[in-house]
Amino acid sequence: MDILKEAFKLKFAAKTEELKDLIKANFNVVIDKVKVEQLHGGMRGIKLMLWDTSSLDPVEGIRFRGYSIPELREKLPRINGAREPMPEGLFWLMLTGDLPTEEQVAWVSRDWQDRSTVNPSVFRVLDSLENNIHPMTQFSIGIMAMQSDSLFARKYDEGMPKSKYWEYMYEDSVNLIARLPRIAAYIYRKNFHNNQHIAPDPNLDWSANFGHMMGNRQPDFMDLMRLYMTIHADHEGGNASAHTVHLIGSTLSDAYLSLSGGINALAGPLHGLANQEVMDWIAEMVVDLGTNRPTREQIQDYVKKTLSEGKIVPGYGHAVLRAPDPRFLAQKEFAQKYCADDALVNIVWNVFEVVPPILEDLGKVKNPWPNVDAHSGALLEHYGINEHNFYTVLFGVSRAMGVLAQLCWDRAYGLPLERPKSLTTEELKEIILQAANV
Ligand code: CMX
Repeated sequence: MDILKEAFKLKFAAKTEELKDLIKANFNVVIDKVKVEQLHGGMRGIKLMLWDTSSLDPVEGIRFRGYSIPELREKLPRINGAREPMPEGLFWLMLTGDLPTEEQVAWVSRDWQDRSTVNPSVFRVLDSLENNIHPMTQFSIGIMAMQSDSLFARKYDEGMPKSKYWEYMYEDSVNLIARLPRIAAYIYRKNFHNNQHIAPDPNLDWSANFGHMMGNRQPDFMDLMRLYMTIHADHEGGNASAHTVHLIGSTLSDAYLSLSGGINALAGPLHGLANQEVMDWIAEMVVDLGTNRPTREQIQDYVKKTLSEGKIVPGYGHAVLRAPDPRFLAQKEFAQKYCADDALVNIVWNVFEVVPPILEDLGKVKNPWPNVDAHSGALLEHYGINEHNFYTVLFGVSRAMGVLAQLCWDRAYGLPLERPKSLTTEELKEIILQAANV
């Protein structure tokens, strides 16, 4: 029996009715009014979608089903000697709203192992790709190459009723999550380790096995992988990758098509690719300054030089957050424990001291603080993963958990096709004119 599927079914059966009644009784309640500034400014802050798996407070940061990152680090059960929270437990929490027991986490871990076999044809597709194709593009293609496994698409073709959507979305989502580390590690070893692939180890949990397939079995690195996979998993629904998955899914595209689209959104430098950009920027700074132990004054000058060239400082700023990102702080805490002397890690910490006042002085940056991407690369590099253009793939493997858990809820709730209204510039002018005449 699939105990997670059963737990999910029990939860959404009650919740779906509750939501239906809530909407029916309040369909006319106005939530928000849209300003012209928001229409033109990337729709910031407009409340227009349901997203249950996590919620983002500008100052406090992310909460997964109500739990902050420090709370997750304390409360999520661990197995296999883990010292950091396990993504298997986070997925249970995001899908059901309940903290799992240790037995339930162990069950998910085994279930993902059982589902992790990738069709050899997918590896043939990946083998056909030149190594100069960005790893994120290869990752997206790898996900698309698995799409023929979609049970949702097959069942839809066979005439599945609406009441069954949740079930096959769940099956596709869990199969995908189970297989993503294999695909990602395959891309990593193909591109950077001369096609020397490492077979999965069925005795390891999801994150540790991912690290092992990339080529590192150090216990501290396994814990970093567990932490990394946990903190990147979800950031409510409005961010570009999450919203893309939700939008594509609303057309009843399956989980593979939806996730691949989300991965393409994550591949942009203003979103997930920032973790690559941060490390490229630091590497250039080290070369430019001729030292890997630059002083804060040297870093200050380099930041000013970056800005004077009309570039952004990667890893800083956020569309919602207005304080240091707790995902950054969790990684800093990890680094303080395991690699406090690492030169790159120290650069990251000094950049954290130097950048916020400089960005604040610009007078236009709404959030001068670091986001998740400011720290992750330095930790990976410490453990020998020094191929910067692979970092966003790791982000993508983790992000799949949140967006797919929510996609299961989208289909369980029976959410409709997403189709907001756009305006032409002429129509906008007309609305503004009318408002001025009132
Ligand atoms: N360096 C320099 N300028 C920055 C900046 C930064 N880190 N962050 C914001 N600004 C600038 C913006 O470019 C904008 O300038 P213009 O008015 O000249 O166009 C101005 O400050 C106002 O922007 P904002 O309202 O503060 O920020 P936005 O909500 O528009 O954008 C973000 C948010 C993340 C795209 C932006 O802060 C940025 O580009 N940061 C660097 C890239 C990055 O780290 N992205 C990762 C985000 C986390 C993730 O998704 O993974």
